[in-house]
Amino acid sequence: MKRTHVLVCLASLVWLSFIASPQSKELSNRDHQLVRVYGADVESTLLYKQMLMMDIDIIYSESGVLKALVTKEQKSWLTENGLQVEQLDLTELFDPSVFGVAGAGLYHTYNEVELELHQIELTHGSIAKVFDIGNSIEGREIWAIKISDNPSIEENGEAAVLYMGAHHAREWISVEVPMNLAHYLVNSYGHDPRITNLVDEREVWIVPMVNPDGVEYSQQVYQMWRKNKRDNNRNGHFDPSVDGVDNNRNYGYMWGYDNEGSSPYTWSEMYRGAYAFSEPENQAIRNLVLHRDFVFAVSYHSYGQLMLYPWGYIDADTPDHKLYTDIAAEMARFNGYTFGNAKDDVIYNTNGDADDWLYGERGTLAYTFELGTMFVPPESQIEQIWLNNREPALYLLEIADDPCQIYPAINIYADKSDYSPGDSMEVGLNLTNPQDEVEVGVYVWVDRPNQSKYWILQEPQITIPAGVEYSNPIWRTFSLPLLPAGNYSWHAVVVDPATEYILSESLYHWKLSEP
Ligand code: 0X9
Ligand code: CA
Ligand code: ZN
Repeated sequence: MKRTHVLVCLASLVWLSFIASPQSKELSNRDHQLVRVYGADVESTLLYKQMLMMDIDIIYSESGVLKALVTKEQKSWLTENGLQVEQLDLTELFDPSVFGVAGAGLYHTYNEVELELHQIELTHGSIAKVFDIGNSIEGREIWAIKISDNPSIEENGEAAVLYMGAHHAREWISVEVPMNLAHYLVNSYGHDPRITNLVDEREVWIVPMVNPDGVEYSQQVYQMWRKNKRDNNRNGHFDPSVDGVDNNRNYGYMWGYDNEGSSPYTWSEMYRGAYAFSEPENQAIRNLVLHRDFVFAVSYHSYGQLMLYPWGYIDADTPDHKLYTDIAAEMARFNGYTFGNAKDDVIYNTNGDADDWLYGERGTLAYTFELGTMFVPPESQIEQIWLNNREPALYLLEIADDPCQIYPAINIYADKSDYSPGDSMEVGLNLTNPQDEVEVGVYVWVDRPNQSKYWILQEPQITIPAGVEYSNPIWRTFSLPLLPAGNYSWHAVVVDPATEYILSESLYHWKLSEP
Protein backbone atom coordinates (compact mmCIF):
# COMPACT_ATOMS: atom_id res chain seq x y z
CA MET A 1 0.00 0.00 0.00
CA LYS A 2 1.48 3.23 -1.00
CA ARG A 3 -0.01 6.50 -2.04
CA THR A 4 1.78 9.77 -2.15
CA HIS A 5 1.37 13.14 -3.75
CA VAL A 6 3.61 16.09 -4.00
CA LEU A 7 2.83 18.59 -6.64
CA VAL A 8 5.53 21.09 -7.39
CA CYS A 9 6.33 21.33 -11.05
CA LEU A 10 5.06 23.45 -13.87
CA ALA A 11 4.17 20.50 -16.04
CA SER A 12 1.42 19.56 -13.67
CA LEU A 13 -0.01 23.05 -13.80
CA VAL A 14 -0.32 22.65 -17.53
CA TRP A 15 -2.49 19.59 -17.44
CA LEU A 16 -4.32 20.81 -14.39
CA SER A 17 -5.88 23.44 -16.57
CA PHE A 18 -7.72 20.71 -18.35
CA ILE A 19 -9.10 19.03 -15.23
CA ALA A 20 -10.25 22.42 -14.08
CA SER A 21 -12.14 22.95 -17.30
CA PRO A 22 -15.93 23.46 -16.98
CA GLN A 23 -16.70 19.75 -17.41
CA SER A 24 -14.63 18.94 -14.34
CA LYS A 25 -17.68 19.34 -12.14
CA GLU A 26 -18.80 16.07 -13.61
CA LEU A 27 -15.47 14.44 -12.87
CA SER A 28 -16.23 10.82 -12.22
CA ASN A 29 -14.41 7.52 -12.01
CA ARG A 30 -14.42 7.35 -15.80
CA ASP A 31 -11.71 10.00 -15.93
CA HIS A 32 -9.22 7.95 -13.95
CA GLN A 33 -7.83 4.57 -14.77
CA LEU A 34 -6.09 2.10 -12.56
CA VAL A 35 -2.77 0.96 -13.94
CA ARG A 36 0.10 -1.26 -12.98
CA VAL A 37 3.45 0.34 -13.79
CA TYR A 38 6.59 -1.72 -14.45
CA GLY A 39 10.07 -0.84 -15.50
CA ALA A 40 13.62 -1.34 -14.38
CA ASP A 41 13.77 1.96 -12.53
CA VAL A 42 10.21 2.39 -11.47
CA GLU A 43 11.23 2.82 -7.86
CA SER A 44 14.31 4.95 -8.56
CA THR A 45 14.15 8.11 -6.54
CA LEU A 46 14.17 10.38 -9.55
CA LEU A 47 11.37 8.70 -11.48
CA TYR A 48 9.34 8.26 -8.36
CA LYS A 49 9.74 11.95 -7.50
CA GLN A 50 8.75 12.89 -11.03
CA MET A 51 5.62 10.80 -10.72
CA LEU A 52 4.80 12.56 -7.49
CA MET A 53 5.38 15.87 -9.19
CA MET A 54 2.93 14.81 -11.86
CA ASP A 55 0.45 14.28 -9.01
CA ILE A 56 0.14 10.64 -9.95
CA ASP A 57 -1.96 8.93 -7.31
CA ILE A 58 0.35 6.03 -6.40
CA ILE A 59 -1.72 3.73 -4.25
CA TYR A 60 0.60 0.78 -3.97
CA SER A 61 4.29 0.14 -4.41
CA GLU A 62 6.13 -3.10 -3.94
CA SER A 63 9.28 -4.61 -5.41
CA GLY A 64 9.42 -2.73 -8.67
CA VAL A 65 5.71 -2.62 -9.36
CA LEU A 66 3.39 0.31 -8.76
CA LYS A 67 -0.33 0.63 -8.84
CA ALA A 68 -1.60 4.09 -9.58
CA LEU A 69 -4.72 5.99 -10.46
CA VAL A 70 -3.93 8.06 -13.53
CA THR A 71 -5.56 10.30 -16.09
CA LYS A 72 -5.05 9.72 -19.82
CA GLU A 73 -2.36 12.42 -19.87
CA GLN A 74 -0.48 10.92 -16.94
CA LYS A 75 -0.68 7.52 -18.56
CA SER A 76 0.96 8.75 -21.78
CA TRP A 77 3.61 10.50 -19.73
CA LEU A 78 4.48 7.18 -18.05
CA THR A 79 4.78 5.43 -21.42
CA GLU A 80 6.84 8.26 -22.87
CA ASN A 81 9.24 7.83 -19.99
CA GLY A 82 9.89 4.24 -20.93
CA LEU A 83 7.68 2.55 -18.38
CA GLN A 84 5.39 -0.34 -19.12
CA VAL A 85 1.84 0.47 -18.25
CA GLU A 86 -0.75 -2.23 -17.87
CA GLN A 87 -4.40 -1.31 -17.70
CA LEU A 88 -6.23 -2.70 -14.69
CA ASP A 89 -9.85 -2.59 -13.80
CA LEU A 90 -11.01 -0.07 -11.20
CA THR A 91 -13.07 -2.84 -9.70
CA GLU A 92 -9.78 -4.02 -8.13
CA LEU A 93 -10.20 -1.12 -5.71
CA PHE A 94 -13.90 -0.39 -5.58
CA ASP A 95 -16.78 -2.77 -5.78
CA PRO A 96 -18.92 -0.97 -8.36
CA SER A 97 -22.19 -2.61 -7.34
CA VAL A 98 -22.66 -0.39 -4.29
CA PHE A 99 -21.69 2.91 -5.93
CA GLY A 100 -24.48 5.39 -6.56
CA VAL A 101 -26.97 2.97 -5.01
CA ALA A 102 -29.36 4.54 -2.52
CA GLY A 103 -28.20 3.31 0.88
CA ALA A 104 -24.83 2.16 -0.51
CA GLY A 105 -25.79 -1.49 -0.16
CA LEU A 106 -24.48 -3.08 3.01
CA TYR A 107 -22.14 -0.12 3.52
CA HIS A 108 -23.24 2.59 5.89
CA THR A 109 -24.28 5.95 4.57
CA TYR A 110 -24.06 8.98 6.83
CA ASN A 111 -27.81 8.79 7.55
CA GLU A 112 -27.56 5.14 8.47
CA VAL A 113 -24.69 5.81 10.87
CA GLU A 114 -26.71 8.58 12.48
CA LEU A 115 -29.82 6.44 12.76
CA GLU A 116 -28.09 3.31 14.04
CA LEU A 117 -26.08 5.12 16.70
CA HIS A 118 -29.27 6.70 18.01
CA GLN A 119 -31.03 3.34 17.94
CA ILE A 120 -28.21 1.84 19.97
CA GLU A 121 -28.61 4.64 22.50
CA LEU A 122 -32.36 4.06 22.61
CA THR A 123 -32.13 0.32 23.14
CA HIS A 124 -29.02 0.30 25.36
CA GLY A 125 -29.26 3.65 27.13
CA SER A 126 -27.61 2.39 30.29
CA ILE A 127 -24.35 1.66 28.47
CA ALA A 128 -24.45 3.85 25.35
CA LYS A 129 -24.71 7.55 24.76
CA VAL A 130 -24.49 9.46 21.48
CA PHE A 131 -22.57 12.73 21.27
CA ASP A 132 -22.47 15.35 18.54
CA ILE A 133 -18.79 16.28 18.66
CA GLY A 134 -18.91 19.01 16.00
CA ASN A 135 -20.07 19.77 12.49
CA SER A 136 -18.48 19.05 9.15
CA ILE A 137 -17.86 21.72 6.49
CA GLU A 138 -21.28 21.05 4.99
CA GLY A 139 -22.89 21.11 8.43
CA ARG A 140 -23.36 17.41 9.13
CA GLU A 141 -23.08 16.46 12.78
CA ILE A 142 -20.04 14.34 13.47
CA TRP A 143 -21.42 11.58 15.66
CA ALA A 144 -19.61 9.76 18.42
CA ILE A 145 -20.95 6.99 20.60
CA LYS A 146 -19.61 6.31 24.05
CA ILE A 147 -20.04 2.77 25.33
CA SER A 148 -19.47 2.21 29.03
CA ASP A 149 -21.42 1.75 32.21
CA ASN A 150 -22.72 5.14 33.38
CA PRO A 151 -22.08 6.62 29.92
CA SER A 152 -23.12 10.13 31.00
CA ILE A 153 -20.36 10.28 33.59
CA GLU A 154 -16.66 10.53 32.95
CA GLU A 155 -15.33 7.78 35.17
CA ASN A 156 -11.69 8.62 35.61
CA GLY A 157 -10.76 5.22 36.96
CA GLU A 158 -11.79 3.64 33.66
CA ALA A 159 -9.24 3.63 30.84
CA ALA A 160 -10.52 5.24 27.63
CA VAL A 161 -9.95 3.98 24.09
CA LEU A 162 -10.89 5.77 20.85
CA TYR A 163 -11.85 4.13 17.53
CA MET A 164 -12.30 6.27 14.40
CA GLY A 165 -13.36 5.57 10.84
CA ALA A 166 -13.42 7.39 7.50
CA HIS A 167 -10.91 10.17 7.68
CA HIS A 168 -10.81 9.35 3.98
CA ALA A 169 -14.00 9.45 1.96
CA ARG A 170 -13.41 6.53 -0.38
CA GLU A 171 -12.36 4.12 2.35
CA TRP A 172 -15.88 2.88 3.06
CA ILE A 173 -14.79 -0.30 4.82
CA SER A 174 -13.22 1.87 7.53
CA VAL A 175 -16.73 2.77 8.75
CA GLU A 176 -17.84 -0.85 8.97
CA VAL A 177 -15.33 -2.05 11.55
CA PRO A 178 -16.12 0.67 14.14
CA MET A 179 -19.88 0.30 13.50
CA ASN A 180 -19.64 -3.46 13.98
CA LEU A 181 -17.63 -2.89 17.14
CA ALA A 182 -20.35 -0.65 18.57
CA HIS A 183 -23.05 -3.23 17.82
CA TYR A 184 -20.95 -6.09 19.11
CA LEU A 185 -20.20 -4.42 22.44
CA VAL A 186 -23.80 -3.49 23.24
CA ASN A 187 -25.24 -6.79 22.00
CA SER A 188 -22.75 -8.89 23.98
CA TYR A 189 -23.18 -6.88 27.16
CA GLY A 190 -24.86 -9.02 29.81
CA HIS A 191 -24.37 -12.18 27.74
CA ASP A 192 -20.63 -12.49 27.33
CA PRO A 193 -18.86 -11.94 30.67
CA ARG A 194 -15.67 -10.79 28.97
CA ILE A 195 -17.48 -8.01 27.08
CA THR A 196 -19.64 -7.10 30.06
CA ASN A 197 -16.49 -6.61 32.05
CA LEU A 198 -14.80 -4.54 29.33
CA VAL A 199 -17.81 -2.27 28.94
CA ASP A 200 -18.03 -1.82 32.73
CA GLU A 201 -14.32 -1.19 33.22
CA ARG A 202 -13.48 0.91 30.14
CA GLU A 203 -14.74 3.98 28.33
CA VAL A 204 -15.08 3.16 24.65
CA TRP A 205 -15.45 6.07 22.23
CA ILE A 206 -16.33 5.35 18.62
CA VAL A 207 -16.44 7.98 15.85
CA PRO A 208 -17.35 5.86 12.82
CA MET A 209 -17.36 8.65 10.24
CA VAL A 210 -14.93 11.52 10.81
CA ASN A 211 -15.43 12.92 7.30
CA PRO A 212 -19.15 12.50 6.53
CA ASP A 213 -19.29 15.02 3.66
CA GLY A 214 -16.52 13.21 1.84
CA VAL A 215 -18.12 9.80 2.32
CA GLU A 216 -21.44 11.10 1.02
CA TYR A 217 -19.68 12.52 -2.05
CA SER A 218 -17.79 9.27 -2.60
CA GLN A 219 -20.99 7.23 -2.32
CA GLN A 220 -23.06 9.40 -4.63
CA VAL A 221 -20.85 11.31 -7.03
CA TYR A 222 -17.19 10.45 -7.18
CA GLN A 223 -16.30 7.09 -5.72
CA MET A 224 -12.55 7.69 -5.56
CA TRP A 225 -12.86 10.97 -3.62
CA ARG A 226 -10.49 11.08 -0.62
CA LYS A 227 -10.58 14.52 1.06
CA ASN A 228 -13.26 16.58 2.80
CA LYS A 229 -15.47 19.16 1.04
CA ARG A 230 -13.55 22.38 1.79
CA ASP A 231 -14.07 25.01 -0.92
CA ASN A 232 -10.37 25.85 -1.09
CA ASN A 233 -10.67 28.67 -3.61
CA ARG A 234 -13.87 30.02 -2.05
CA ASN A 235 -15.60 30.37 -5.37
CA GLY A 236 -18.81 29.04 -3.91
CA HIS A 237 -18.87 25.72 -5.66
CA PHE A 238 -17.12 22.47 -5.02
CA ASP A 239 -14.65 21.41 -7.63
CA PRO A 240 -12.86 18.12 -6.99
CA SER A 241 -9.82 19.15 -9.02
CA VAL A 242 -8.93 22.03 -6.68
CA ASP A 243 -11.00 21.67 -3.53
CA GLY A 244 -10.89 19.50 -0.40
CA VAL A 245 -8.45 19.03 2.48
CA ASP A 246 -6.96 15.69 3.48
CA ASN A 247 -8.27 15.26 7.02
CA ASN A 248 -5.34 12.96 7.75
CA ARG A 249 -2.85 15.78 7.11
CA ASN A 250 -4.54 18.55 9.11
CA TYR A 251 -3.69 17.57 12.71
CA GLY A 252 -1.42 19.89 14.63
CA TYR A 253 1.65 17.87 15.50
CA MET A 254 4.50 18.74 13.10
CA TRP A 255 1.82 19.94 10.70
CA GLY A 256 3.37 20.81 7.33
CA TYR A 257 6.77 19.54 8.49
CA ASP A 258 7.76 19.03 4.85
CA ASN A 259 6.11 18.88 1.44
CA GLU A 260 6.54 15.14 1.02
CA GLY A 261 4.46 13.96 3.96
CA SER A 262 1.72 16.41 3.01
CA SER A 263 1.11 18.96 0.29
CA PRO A 264 0.80 22.74 0.39
CA TYR A 265 -1.16 22.64 -2.89
CA THR A 266 -4.92 22.76 -2.75
CA TRP A 267 -5.38 20.38 -5.67
CA SER A 268 -3.24 17.65 -4.20
CA GLU A 269 -4.85 14.54 -2.75
CA MET A 270 -2.76 15.22 0.35
CA TYR A 271 -3.50 18.92 0.75
CA ARG A 272 -2.87 19.71 4.41
CA GLY A 273 -5.18 22.71 4.68
CA ALA A 274 -4.40 26.39 5.24
CA TYR A 275 -3.20 25.86 8.81
CA ALA A 276 -3.14 23.14 11.45
CA PHE A 277 -6.66 22.23 12.57
CA SER A 278 -8.20 24.48 9.93
CA GLU A 279 -10.82 21.78 9.28
CA PRO A 280 -13.91 21.39 11.47
CA GLU A 281 -13.67 17.59 11.33
CA ASN A 282 -10.17 17.74 12.82
CA GLN A 283 -11.32 20.34 15.35
CA ALA A 284 -14.07 17.96 16.47
CA ILE A 285 -11.56 15.17 17.11
CA ARG A 286 -9.18 17.61 18.83
CA ASN A 287 -11.91 18.76 21.18
CA LEU A 288 -12.88 15.19 22.05
CA VAL A 289 -9.29 14.12 22.59
CA LEU A 290 -8.15 17.13 24.63
CA HIS A 291 -10.88 16.52 27.19
CA ARG A 292 -10.02 12.88 27.84
CA ASP A 293 -7.03 10.66 28.35
CA PHE A 294 -7.17 8.05 25.67
CA VAL A 295 -4.74 5.24 26.34
CA PHE A 296 -5.13 3.79 22.84
CA ALA A 297 -6.60 5.05 19.59
CA VAL A 298 -7.28 3.26 16.35
CA SER A 299 -7.86 5.16 13.13
CA TYR A 300 -9.31 2.80 10.54
CA HIS A 301 -8.41 3.30 6.86
CA SER A 302 -8.15 1.13 3.79
CA TYR A 303 -6.35 -0.57 2.29
CA GLY A 304 -3.21 -2.75 2.64
CA GLN A 305 -3.65 -5.12 5.63
CA LEU A 306 -1.31 -3.02 7.75
CA MET A 307 -1.06 -1.72 11.30
CA LEU A 308 0.91 1.52 11.39
CA TYR A 309 2.20 3.71 14.16
CA PRO A 310 4.33 6.85 14.70
CA TRP A 311 6.44 8.53 13.81
CA GLY A 312 4.98 9.42 10.47
CA TYR A 313 6.65 12.80 9.96
CA ILE A 314 10.22 11.48 10.13
CA ASP A 315 11.95 8.15 9.77
CA ALA A 316 12.46 7.62 13.48
CA ASP A 317 11.11 5.47 16.27
CA THR A 318 9.16 6.92 19.18
CA PRO A 319 10.34 6.41 22.76
CA ASP A 320 7.53 3.82 23.02
CA HIS A 321 8.62 1.93 19.94
CA LYS A 322 9.08 -1.39 21.68
CA LEU A 323 5.67 -1.20 23.30
CA TYR A 324 4.00 -0.14 20.02
CA THR A 325 5.69 -3.00 18.17
CA ASP A 326 5.06 -5.70 20.76
CA ILE A 327 1.37 -4.80 21.02
CA ALA A 328 1.10 -4.78 17.22
CA ALA A 329 2.72 -8.22 17.13
CA GLU A 330 0.05 -9.49 19.53
CA MET A 331 -2.70 -8.02 17.37
CA ALA A 332 -1.12 -9.51 14.25
CA ARG A 333 -1.73 -12.95 15.74
CA PHE A 334 -5.40 -12.30 15.08
CA ASN A 335 -5.46 -10.43 11.78
CA GLY A 336 -2.14 -11.42 10.21
CA TYR A 337 -1.44 -7.80 9.26
CA THR A 338 2.04 -6.40 8.66
CA PHE A 339 3.04 -3.72 11.17
CA GLY A 340 5.57 -0.93 11.54
CA ASN A 341 6.20 2.76 11.03
CA ALA A 342 7.67 4.92 8.27
CA LYS A 343 11.20 4.12 9.40
CA ASP A 344 10.49 0.41 8.89
CA ASP A 345 9.42 1.24 5.31
CA VAL A 346 6.00 -0.25 5.96
CA ILE A 347 4.51 3.13 5.03
CA TYR A 348 5.58 6.42 3.46
CA ASN A 349 6.07 9.54 5.56
CA THR A 350 3.04 11.57 6.53
CA ASN A 351 2.81 14.78 8.52
CA GLY A 352 -0.30 16.06 10.24
CA ASP A 353 -1.87 12.62 10.58
CA ALA A 354 -3.99 11.48 13.51
CA ASP A 355 -1.41 9.10 15.01
CA ASP A 356 1.45 11.57 15.30
CA TRP A 357 -0.79 14.15 16.94
CA LEU A 358 -2.47 11.72 19.35
CA TYR A 359 0.87 10.33 20.41
CA GLY A 360 2.97 13.49 20.17
CA GLU A 361 0.47 15.76 21.89
CA ARG A 362 -1.32 13.37 24.26
CA GLY A 363 0.87 10.30 24.65
CA THR A 364 -1.97 8.11 23.34
CA LEU A 365 -0.71 4.90 21.75
CA ALA A 366 -2.28 5.51 18.36
CA TYR A 367 -2.49 2.98 15.54
CA THR A 368 -3.67 3.27 11.95
CA PHE A 369 -5.21 0.11 10.54
CA GLU A 370 -5.23 -0.24 6.76
CA LEU A 371 -8.09 -2.71 6.37
CA GLY A 372 -8.45 -5.28 3.66
CA THR A 373 -7.19 -5.23 0.09
CA MET A 374 -9.53 -2.66 -1.52
CA PHE A 375 -10.96 0.76 -0.69
CA VAL A 376 -14.48 -0.61 -1.11
CA PRO A 377 -14.40 -4.42 -1.00
CA PRO A 378 -17.35 -6.47 -2.23
CA GLU A 379 -20.07 -6.50 0.40
CA SER A 380 -19.44 -10.21 0.94
CA GLN A 381 -16.06 -9.36 2.52
CA ILE A 382 -17.33 -6.91 5.14
CA GLU A 383 -18.13 -9.55 7.74
CA GLN A 384 -14.75 -11.27 7.42
CA ILE A 385 -12.80 -8.02 7.61
CA TRP A 386 -14.72 -7.16 10.78
CA LEU A 387 -14.10 -10.62 12.27
CA ASN A 388 -10.38 -10.42 11.47
CA ASN A 389 -10.16 -7.11 13.27
CA ARG A 390 -12.51 -7.74 16.18
CA GLU A 391 -9.92 -9.37 18.44
CA PRO A 392 -7.28 -6.69 17.83
CA ALA A 393 -9.85 -4.04 18.84
CA LEU A 394 -10.85 -5.99 21.95
CA TYR A 395 -7.24 -6.76 22.82
CA LEU A 396 -6.48 -3.05 23.08
CA LEU A 397 -9.51 -2.58 25.32
CA GLU A 398 -8.35 -5.45 27.48
CA ILE A 399 -4.85 -4.13 28.11
CA ALA A 400 -5.81 -0.44 28.23
CA ASP A 401 -5.75 -0.35 32.03
CA ASP A 402 -1.99 -0.95 31.78
CA PRO A 403 -0.44 -1.54 28.36
CA CYS A 404 2.78 -2.77 30.02
CA GLN A 405 0.92 -5.78 31.37
CA ILE A 406 1.92 -7.58 28.18
CA TYR A 407 5.40 -7.90 29.64
CA PRO A 408 6.64 -10.19 32.40
CA ALA A 409 5.91 -8.47 35.67
CA ILE A 410 8.16 -8.51 38.71
CA ASN A 411 7.06 -8.02 42.25
CA ILE A 412 9.32 -7.89 45.28
CA TYR A 413 8.19 -7.78 48.89
CA ALA A 414 9.36 -8.67 52.39
CA ASP A 415 7.81 -9.92 55.61
CA LYS A 416 8.05 -6.62 57.50
CA SER A 417 9.01 -3.05 56.84
CA ASP A 418 10.88 -2.39 60.06
CA TYR A 419 14.01 -4.38 61.02
CA SER A 420 16.63 -4.38 63.77
CA PRO A 421 20.30 -5.17 63.20
CA GLY A 422 20.92 -8.90 63.10
CA ASP A 423 17.38 -9.71 62.00
CA SER A 424 16.84 -11.98 59.11
CA MET A 425 14.44 -10.94 56.44
CA GLU A 426 11.92 -12.96 54.48
CA VAL A 427 11.92 -11.74 50.91
CA GLY A 428 9.60 -12.77 48.18
CA LEU A 429 10.17 -12.22 44.51
CA ASN A 430 7.61 -13.25 41.98
CA LEU A 431 7.58 -13.12 38.26
CA THR A 432 4.63 -13.54 35.96
CA ASN A 433 4.77 -13.89 32.22
CA PRO A 434 1.43 -13.56 30.44
CA GLN A 435 2.90 -14.07 26.96
CA ASP A 436 5.13 -16.42 25.01
CA GLU A 437 8.48 -17.60 26.25
CA VAL A 438 10.67 -14.54 26.51
CA GLU A 439 14.31 -13.59 27.12
CA VAL A 440 14.70 -10.90 29.74
CA GLY A 441 17.22 -9.45 32.12
CA VAL A 442 16.37 -9.56 35.82
CA TYR A 443 18.14 -7.31 38.31
CA VAL A 444 17.57 -7.04 42.05
CA TRP A 445 19.37 -4.74 44.41
CA VAL A 446 19.01 -2.80 47.63
CA ASP A 447 18.95 0.98 47.42
CA ARG A 448 21.04 2.44 50.23
CA PRO A 449 20.98 6.10 51.19
CA ASN A 450 24.07 7.93 49.88
CA GLN A 451 25.71 4.72 48.75
CA SER A 452 25.90 2.62 45.66
CA LYS A 453 23.40 -0.13 44.92
CA TYR A 454 23.89 -3.30 46.92
CA TRP A 455 23.52 -5.92 44.20
CA ILE A 456 21.69 -9.11 44.97
CA LEU A 457 21.04 -10.48 41.53
CA GLN A 458 22.32 -9.54 38.09
CA GLU A 459 20.95 -11.82 35.40
CA PRO A 460 21.34 -10.11 32.03
CA GLN A 461 19.71 -12.93 30.11
CA ILE A 462 17.23 -15.47 31.39
CA THR A 463 14.44 -17.27 29.60
CA ILE A 464 10.98 -17.21 31.11
CA PRO A 465 8.67 -19.86 29.69
CA ALA A 466 5.24 -18.94 28.33
CA GLY A 467 2.50 -18.20 30.78
CA VAL A 468 4.70 -18.85 33.78
CA GLU A 469 3.91 -17.60 37.21
CA TYR A 470 6.68 -17.92 39.77
CA SER A 471 4.49 -17.29 42.72
CA ASN A 472 6.85 -18.87 45.21
CA PRO A 473 9.40 -16.46 46.54
CA ILE A 474 12.78 -17.05 45.00
CA TRP A 475 14.43 -16.45 48.35
CA ARG A 476 12.74 -17.23 51.55
CA THR A 477 15.28 -15.96 54.01
CA PHE A 478 17.90 -13.35 53.67
CA SER A 479 20.35 -12.25 56.40
CA LEU A 480 20.71 -8.53 56.62
CA PRO A 481 24.19 -7.43 55.62
CA LEU A 482 26.03 -5.05 57.92
CA LEU A 483 24.32 -1.81 57.21
CA PRO A 484 23.93 1.46 59.07
CA ALA A 485 20.47 2.33 60.39
CA GLY A 486 18.29 4.11 57.90
CA ASN A 487 15.75 3.79 55.11
CA TYR A 488 16.30 1.19 52.45
CA SER A 489 14.38 -0.38 49.65
CA TRP A 490 14.40 -3.48 47.56
CA HIS A 491 14.45 -2.71 43.91
CA ALA A 492 13.70 -5.28 41.22
CA VAL A 493 13.44 -4.78 37.47
CA VAL A 494 12.83 -6.84 34.38
CA VAL A 495 14.46 -5.38 31.28
CA ASP A 496 14.52 -6.05 27.58
CA PRO A 497 17.98 -7.60 27.12
CA ALA A 498 18.61 -5.82 23.82
CA THR A 499 17.61 -2.28 24.72
CA GLU A 500 17.61 -2.26 28.56
CA TYR A 501 14.07 -0.84 28.28
CA ILE A 502 12.42 -1.45 31.67
CA LEU A 503 9.49 -3.79 31.20
CA SER A 504 8.49 -4.01 34.83
CA GLU A 505 9.76 -2.56 38.06
CA SER A 506 9.00 -3.14 41.72
CA LEU A 507 10.04 -1.31 44.87
CA TYR A 508 9.70 -2.35 48.49
CA HIS A 509 10.63 0.17 51.17
CA TRP A 510 11.94 -0.90 54.56
CA LYS A 511 13.76 0.56 57.53
CA LEU A 512 16.64 -0.54 59.71
CA SER A 513 16.45 0.82 63.27
CA GLU A 514 19.31 1.90 65.54
CA PRO A 515 20.70 -0.99 67.59
O1 0X9 B 1 -1.87 8.34 3.90
C1 0X9 B 1 -2.62 8.13 4.85
O2 0X9 B 1 -3.23 9.02 5.45
C2 0X9 B 1 -2.81 6.70 5.34
N1 0X9 B 1 -2.93 5.81 4.22
S1 0X9 B 1 -4.22 5.89 3.21
O3 0X9 B 1 -3.96 5.06 2.06
N2 0X9 B 1 -5.50 5.27 3.95
O4 0X9 B 1 -4.46 7.25 2.88
C3 0X9 B 1 -1.62 6.28 6.16
C4 0X9 B 1 -1.32 7.07 7.38
C5 0X9 B 1 -0.05 6.60 7.98
N3 0X9 B 1 0.27 7.13 9.23
C6 0X9 B 1 1.55 7.10 9.72
N4 0X9 B 1 2.56 6.74 8.98
N5 0X9 B 1 1.71 7.50 10.97
CA1 CA C 1 -14.44 25.61 -5.03
ZN1 ZN D 1 -6.95 6.54 4.49
